[in-house]
Amino acid sequence: MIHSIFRQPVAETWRKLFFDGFSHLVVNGERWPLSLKERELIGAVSRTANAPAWLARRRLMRRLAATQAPIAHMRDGYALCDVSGVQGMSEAFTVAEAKLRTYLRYKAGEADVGERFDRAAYDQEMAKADRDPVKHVPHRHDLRAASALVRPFLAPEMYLTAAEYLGVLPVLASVRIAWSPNDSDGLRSSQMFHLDPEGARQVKVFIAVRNVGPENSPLTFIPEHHTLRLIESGHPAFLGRRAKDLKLENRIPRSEWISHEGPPGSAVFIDTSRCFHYGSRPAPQPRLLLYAQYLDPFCSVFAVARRQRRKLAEHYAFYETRDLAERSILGRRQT
Ligand SMILES: O=C(O)CCC(=O)C(=O)O
Ligand SMILES: [Fe+2]
Repeated sequence: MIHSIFRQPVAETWRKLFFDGFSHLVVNGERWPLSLKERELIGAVSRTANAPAWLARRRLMRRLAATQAPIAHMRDGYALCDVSGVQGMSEAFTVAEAKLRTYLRYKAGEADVGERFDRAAYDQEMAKADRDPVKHVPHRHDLRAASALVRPFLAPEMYLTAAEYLGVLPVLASVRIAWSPNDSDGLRSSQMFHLDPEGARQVKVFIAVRNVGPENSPLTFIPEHHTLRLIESGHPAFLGRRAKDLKLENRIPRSEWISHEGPPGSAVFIDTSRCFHYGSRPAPQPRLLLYAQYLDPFCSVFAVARRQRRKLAEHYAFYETRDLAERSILGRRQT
């Protein structure tokens, strides 16, 4: 399908590939999904076209990795580990709990939610995921809280785990307090097995702030080699936007499915572009996680796009960086 890209005006193609991400293209008003292979090809083109910046960024990663170790090694698209000892993690947990309290009071219409903020901005932050199974708990009105949430994801052992897997120092694309009420009817969007659209590879990290067990509808996933085998089979059940449990179960027994469960601090680093996953289904108990997304700036929605990198830098402008690595990861530098 890659040939259809070239039938579009060049500017439009460029925008689609490098600014909006490339999980799909819109050709003559129709949505064309890009296969993982096509996304890999685009990543390779992007890295080649940006070789000097890409190599400089790799060199920086190697320099950082020479003195510090990742907290885990991703194999088969994921790593389960305990991150409770990471510097700043317990402060981030405290912030997550405090902001969740505010959020729940606000949603319940309480007059005094315990803090003051600009309601319009709060509503806007909340609205981003209001209809999704995983809610964004607003925190950006409180810069101290927002900084405390970013900090543990800038700990070398955290970003190096993603860097080792991606082969380049990533950018921190998002950090969230992820609240799943698990009270929906039926299954929609991320409650069904799916692959995320950003690039051919990415790393998301999910961290339990409170205990996660089967009653909290944990993130559940299929390791990479199984997922790739399903896709490569070419069966239409696995090429659409969502896949049914039953279709997967027929090919991959449930004993091979992995759930992210455990006490506070239990984490999973996972490539959600290459491992089928779902979570936050209707369940007896809600779920509270910290979540962050690391992206390869040369093989993702960010690609070569200076505009996107600047947007990222602006998004985290409140954060006081301490070194070159942090500035690179927050998009303040190309390399
Ligand atoms: O609710 C979940 O655990 C799934 C979330 C998800 O699909 C994602 O963050 O990409
Ligand atoms: Fe997802």
